[in-house]
Amino acid sequence: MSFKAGFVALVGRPNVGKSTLLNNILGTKLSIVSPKPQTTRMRILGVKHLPDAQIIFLDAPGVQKGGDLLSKSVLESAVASMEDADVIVMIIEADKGWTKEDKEIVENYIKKYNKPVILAINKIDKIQRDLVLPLIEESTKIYDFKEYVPISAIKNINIDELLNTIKKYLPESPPLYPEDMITDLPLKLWIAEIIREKVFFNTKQEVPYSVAVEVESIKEGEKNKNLLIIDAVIYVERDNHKGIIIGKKGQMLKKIGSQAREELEFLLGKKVHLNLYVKVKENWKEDLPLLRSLGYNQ
Ligand code: GDP
Ligand code: MG
Ligand code: K
Repeated sequence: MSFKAGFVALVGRPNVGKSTLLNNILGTKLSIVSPKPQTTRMRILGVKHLPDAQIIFLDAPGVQKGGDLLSKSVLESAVASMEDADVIVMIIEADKGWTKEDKEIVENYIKKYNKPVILAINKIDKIQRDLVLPLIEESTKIYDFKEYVPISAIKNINIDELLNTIKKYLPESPPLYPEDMITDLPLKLWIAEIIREKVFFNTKQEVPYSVAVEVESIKEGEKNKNLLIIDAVIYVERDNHKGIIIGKKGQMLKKIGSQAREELEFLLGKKVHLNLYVKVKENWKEDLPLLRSLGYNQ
């Protein structure tokens, strides 16, 4: 039996479930998941190792246009992941059907690449079974997708079927990455993403979008090798956001910090001391050196 390996871009508007799907497939928390759109800001590589194939996923940030440098670099990385891909998996939401934004993605991106495109219809746990077929029929009129796979990323329905379908379109190739590698995301960025996720879950309106997290240092405990001491800065755009993140008597920052610490301890299998600082940096979204160190722009 021959081995296959190749790159897959996950494409879809914000909130269709790209990160949830990737985490489910890889069996680890990699890309941050939250109920708000635009949580994913960078391109994340995840490698799925199968006995007869290696599938390398590019979690493209939700395709969305915007004026600032951050929005531009997010869009660029989404386009780059489609250019690098052997197969594109476009995701839509079963319960929402084809939205205007979904159709724009087909028009502006999908049609530009002469690549096999698989349509994954996610969140089928939210709709009645007999509504799936009509949705597939409608989809055939929108684009000539190679395959249509109804899934639920959250309930783990049909995920193996999706992997097998992707495999069909990958080139024959030896493995491209070592077997123990799941991501090329540097540890500092990965930790920053987990902290940012906790900010997202605990804040409202424009505050979560005003936030960037930079991990400044990760040190091992001097006496205890099983301890990690992590210093991180939460950047916000405005003074009043700083107040919200710190909260009354520091309660909010404490909550964010302990949620992040618990998760980091679980994922890293080590004890963690997490020191969080909040700083105001009005135009961090236009600060190229800072964006680079946050991993948003290569
Ligand atoms: P992304 O912006 O495309 O990466 O979307 P996320 O993975 O962050 O998911 C957005 C929201 O949809 C989160 O609240 C997820 O829990 C939810 N979600 C994702 N997949 C499913 C699914 O299969 N079923 C249901 N009911 N919810 C889902
Ligand atoms: Mg995402
Ligand atoms: K999201």
